Amino acid sequence: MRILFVTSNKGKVSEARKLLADLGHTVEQLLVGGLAPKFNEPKELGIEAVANSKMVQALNLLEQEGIEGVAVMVEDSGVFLDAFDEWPGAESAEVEDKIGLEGILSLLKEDMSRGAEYRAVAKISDGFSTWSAEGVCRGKIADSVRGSGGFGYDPIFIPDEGDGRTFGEWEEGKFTGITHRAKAMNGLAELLESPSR
Ligand code: ITT
Repeated sequence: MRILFVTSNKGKVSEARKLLADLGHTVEQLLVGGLAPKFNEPKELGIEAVANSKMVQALNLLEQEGIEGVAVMVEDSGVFLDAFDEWPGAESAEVEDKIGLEGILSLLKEDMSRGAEYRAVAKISDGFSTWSAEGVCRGKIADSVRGSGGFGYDPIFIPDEGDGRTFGEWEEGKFTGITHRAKAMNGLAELLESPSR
């Protein structure tokens, strides 16, 4: 299946591409006039609502642009720190821009939980039906920024299913099926293949 991925984040595109290529799908970033379209994201409502909103806007855009015969995929994700209530969640990118990874580390005092999880909601539509899947990757926040691989919070996120390194230290890339995005996209791929779809 040819999938247009609606995102401005190249890290997400390369992860989705590697993951879905193995399942026989091609993934391209949706670009209009060479640019990733900017959509309104109701971040205060959480990642599921943001993903729904991106899908509605993306389908409208494809119709306007006369793009047909492709599947469209959206994804919204974020990191959720156990020490705070559902935060930064859908606001992860903005919080990182504002205070940086060092700023996040300085918020976590010694007696606070370092548990955290990445969550992703991914949706795919063929223009008639939409399928949705979620993925969670549990881990903990490191004591310091380590490694420069990946993107976003990866240099401070140590996945529970890993070997103690932050995702930023995974030089070989973090595409082993343990990420929230991989789990959500594998979920989508299963739904697409299910005979009842
Ligand atoms: P699009 O909305 O255009 O897809 P974005 O980067 O703004 O791109 P989100 O709104 O979904 O994406 O924000 C996700 C943020 O959550 C991302 O920018 C990171 O700060 C964090 N995040 C999500 N998944 C991550 C991952 O796999 N590794 C590191 N940080 C991640």
